[in-house]
Amino acid sequence: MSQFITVQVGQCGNQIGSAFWPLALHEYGIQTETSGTNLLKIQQSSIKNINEVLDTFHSFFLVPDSSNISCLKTITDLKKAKVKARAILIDMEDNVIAGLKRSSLQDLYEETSMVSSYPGSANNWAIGYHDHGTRYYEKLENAIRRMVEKCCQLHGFLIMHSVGGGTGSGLGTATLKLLADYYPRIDRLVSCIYPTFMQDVVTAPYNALLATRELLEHATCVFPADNTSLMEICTLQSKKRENMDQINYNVSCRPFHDMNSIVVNMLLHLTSGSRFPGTLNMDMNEIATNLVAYPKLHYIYSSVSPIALTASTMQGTKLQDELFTNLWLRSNRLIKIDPQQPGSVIFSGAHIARGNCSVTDLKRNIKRFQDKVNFTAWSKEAMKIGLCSIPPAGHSASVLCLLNSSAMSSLFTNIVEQFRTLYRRKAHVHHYTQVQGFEEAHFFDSKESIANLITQYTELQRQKQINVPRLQVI
Ligand SMILES: Nc1nc2c(ncn2[C@@H]2O[C@H](COP(=O)(O)OP(=O)(O)OP(=O)(O)O)[C@@H](O)[C@H]2O)c(=O)[nH]1
Ligand SMILES: [Mg+2]
Repeated sequence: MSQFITVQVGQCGNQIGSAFWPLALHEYGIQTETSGTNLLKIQQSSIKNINEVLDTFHSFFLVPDSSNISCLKTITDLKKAKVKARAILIDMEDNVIAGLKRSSLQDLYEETSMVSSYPGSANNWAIGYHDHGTRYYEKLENAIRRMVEKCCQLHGFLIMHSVGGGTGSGLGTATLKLLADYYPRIDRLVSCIYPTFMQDVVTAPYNALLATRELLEHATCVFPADNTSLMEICTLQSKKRENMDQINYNVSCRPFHDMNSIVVNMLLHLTSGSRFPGTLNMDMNEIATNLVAYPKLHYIYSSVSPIALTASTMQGTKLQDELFTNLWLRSNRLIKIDPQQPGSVIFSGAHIARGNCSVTDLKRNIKRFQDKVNFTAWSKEAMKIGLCSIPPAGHSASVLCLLNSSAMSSLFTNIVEQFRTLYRRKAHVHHYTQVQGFEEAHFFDSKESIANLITQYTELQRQKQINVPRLQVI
C-alpha cells in the first residue's frame, strides 16, 4: 500500500487541496460538512464498510491508533481519533491557509505542516522562487521531512499549484526542486493549472514559462489542466443539470470550486489503483515507467468520464461503451490539446477504469480508440490498463484516459508565444530583474529549453510509421 503526501502551494494549490480532502474522505464513506454541497450530498460512497479498505486509509491519512479506523464516520470521529492529512500547505499570502484553519476540517491539518506568510509573491515567479524559495528553504525542508518521517511506504508527492501567479509557480517549483534534491527516488507527480487564454494575471506568460522549465527539469510526471477547459466543462455540466431540472445551479457562483473538483476527481482516480483492490490494479509506480517514453516528455494529457452525475444511471455493456466514447470527447478533456488531431502521435497511454467495468469492456473499447488515433510504430499496440473495483463516490463506474501525445507541443508553443508577446516590449521585466538571484538570461534559457522540447515532439511526430507487429502488453 503506497502513501502520498500532498504539497499544496499558493492560492490555487491550497484551494485544490481544500477540495481534495473532503472528497478523499468521502471516498472512504466519511461525511464532511465541506463536502455537503447539493452536488455531493446526493453522491453515496461506494464503500459500505470501511473495513473493506482499512489499510488503504493510510495512503492519504495519518492515524495514531489504527484500530480506530473502522469507527470513523464523521468529522468529530476524525478529531477524536486524531486523524491527520498527509499534507503540506504552503502559501505566502495567509488568507487561504487561514480559511482552512477556520474550516470544519481544521483539525485534519498539522500546524507544523503549514508554511505561510504575508503578503504573497506579487504574481512574480522570481519572488516566489528566489526570494521566498531562499528565505523559507529551511522551514520547508523541516516541514516536509517531518511528514516524510511519518510515512513507512512513501510512494509519491502530489504537488498542486497554478503556474500563473507568483507563489504556486515560483515557490511551488522551488519546493519541487527541493523534493528532487532530498528525495530523488520518490515520485513527484504534479497537478498544475495553466491560466486561461484571457490572462487574469498580466505577468502570467512569464510565470508560466519560468515554471514550466522547472517542471520539465524536476517533475516525474506533470498532469496539466487549464482553466479554459475546466471552465468549459463546468458550464456544460451546469447546462445539463439545469435541463435535468436537478439543481438550481449557477456556475458563476463558485467557479473555482467546481473546476477544482474536476481536478481532484482526476487525482483520486489516478491514485485509486494504489489505494483500493482491483482485478488488474495499476499501481502508481507503474505510471511513469509506462507513460514516460523519454525523460523530459513527461507532460501527460488526461480526460475523465463521467464528469459529473451522469454515470449513476450508466450500467450494462452498451452504456459502458458510451462512458468510453464520452471519455475521448473534447468536453471531457482537462487540457485544451487534441491527441486525435491529424499529424499528432501517441507515444504511450493508459486507461484506468473504476467500478463496474471488466477487462473485456476495457479491451473492446481500447481497440476502438486505437483504430481512430495515430501512434508511433513502437507504441501502436501497447496500452497500459488498470481496473480498480471501487468506483468513485456516486458512480457505478468511471474511466480515466492518460496519454503521452505529441499534441502536447501545442501547450508549449502557446507558452512561448504568450511570452514573446509580452517580452517583445520588455513589459514588466524590471519586476523580475530586480529580484536578487534572477537574471534576464533566465527568460532565454527557459524559452530555449521549451523550444527544444517542441523540436523533440516534432521529430518524433515526423518519424515514419513502420508497421512492425509487437507483442501486446496484456
Ligand atoms: N483552477 C483554479 N485556478 C485558480 C484558483 N485560484 C487561482 N487560480 C488561477 O491561478 C492563477 C493565479 O495563481 P494563484 O494561485 O492565485 O497565485 P499564487 O500562487 O497564490 O501566487 P501570488 O498570489 O502571486 O503570490 C490565475 O490564473 C487564477 O485564475 C483555483 O482555485 N482553481
Ligand atoms: Mg496568492
